[in-house]
Amino acid sequence: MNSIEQKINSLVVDLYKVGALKFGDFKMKVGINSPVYVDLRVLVSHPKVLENLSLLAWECAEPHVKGDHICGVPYNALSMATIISVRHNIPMLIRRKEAKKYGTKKLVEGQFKVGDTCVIIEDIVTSGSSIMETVKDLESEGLKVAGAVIIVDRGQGGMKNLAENGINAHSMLTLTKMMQILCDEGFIDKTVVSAMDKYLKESQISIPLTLDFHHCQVNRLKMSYGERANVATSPVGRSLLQLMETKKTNLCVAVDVGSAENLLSIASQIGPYICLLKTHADAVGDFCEETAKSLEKISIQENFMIMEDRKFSDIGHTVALQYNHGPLRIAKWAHFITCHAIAGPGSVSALKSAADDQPRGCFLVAEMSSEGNLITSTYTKETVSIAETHSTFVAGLVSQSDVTTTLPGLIQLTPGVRLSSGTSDGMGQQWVTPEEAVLKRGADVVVVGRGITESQNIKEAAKLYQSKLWAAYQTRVRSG
Ligand code: 5IU
Repeated sequence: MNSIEQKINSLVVDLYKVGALKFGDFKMKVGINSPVYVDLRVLVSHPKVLENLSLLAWECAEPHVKGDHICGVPYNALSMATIISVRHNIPMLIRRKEAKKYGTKKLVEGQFKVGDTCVIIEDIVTSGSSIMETVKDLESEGLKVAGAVIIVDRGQGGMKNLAENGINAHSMLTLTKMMQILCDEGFIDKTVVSAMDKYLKESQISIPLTLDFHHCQVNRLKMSYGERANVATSPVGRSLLQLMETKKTNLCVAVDVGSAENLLSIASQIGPYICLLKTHADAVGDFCEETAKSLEKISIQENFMIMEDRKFSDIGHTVALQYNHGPLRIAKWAHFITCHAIAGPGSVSALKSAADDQPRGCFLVAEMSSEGNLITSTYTKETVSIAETHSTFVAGLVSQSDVTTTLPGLIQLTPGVRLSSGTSDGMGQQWVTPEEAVLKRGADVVVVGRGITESQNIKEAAKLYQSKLWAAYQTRVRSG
């Protein structure tokens, strides 16, 4: 064993001892449970291990990747990049997760010239999408990406995806190698190693070959929901796409009713046919904690997710309070919320923080269905851009048309759909048919409200809309 291998061996044992590797049954983003969870965030509490790990990863990769600067993928790899920068005297760059709307408006902080090269540092690679987001930002500032130094490759296809996107990526460790070292050193049992192998075989993630992050050529409209689940960057967005694929439904019902009893009764009736139930909890006169709990119970039994169509629109500090602390305690029970982008990216970040690491996501309102609404095409474009830069929390967009986005994992939610589409509610709502929504307007999830809730037989109506919407989706994916 050479000295680098020895250092790697003892590093893996140290990682195990400080609790950076957890064993059990962990629900992962890909929807399959993993027997091992790597959490390098704990290393900030163990500076010596953090330092060894950072310097060793650099030592392994340095002969292959050289650059004028280094840049850690925010936030976890920032500490690692800082250690490498200081010890090797390589200037660092910091990529902002969202562009500043004031001052210098830079996406990347630090001094550099157009054409300078930069090496990206990342702690763990699963699909490779976080690195690709960083590449996109660095390149948009005129930097050239010389390569990526990765601490742990989970072995789920991320390295291949990066290579296919032209990234010269080097990882110090794979999960399989870590398990092997711990098994050889007697810390874990062989059964864990084989459970890990099985998990890895079942959970490969591939970013489609044609996906060019700079000029996206992927047409999400031709991809299946399952394929898009693999490239979704929001964990709950991914869960919704997986649910749609397996349950064969793209129907969301807007249950706009005044009483909790009515809400829960409709939820039970439509449950088998929907992927998502949309609420306006502030319109339900007696909505309380019990209502939320009962709704959650039905959603688990019937396998659907919940969206509170709150359309948050205030400044970050306020929306965070409304989301997590208001009387409705929305963050506790709604997987998704809707939000206007009117107040800027700060409110999206604030909502994300207020979600407090619970699996939560948001849909930004890019367009509205109501007649005479004030949204302009520039506003829509800016909204899409905020969605893209916050795509770990923003699961999709509410829109009436196929708004162009470079991320095929984002979901288009389209309200204003009814079979009797020519009718009017006299209050500005404009309805289109299920087929028009899916085939002409690009809807992924279609919201039907009164078309179902006001029908004589709610269950049958939900069934009918589900079958029409699913057939339209199948036609869309198969055609062309
Ligand atoms: N909704 C719209 N249009 C929009 C947005 C939300 O109709 O542009 I943003 C909501 C309002 C209601 C549901 O909860 O979607 C549509 O219900 P009906 O199908 O009953 O109109």
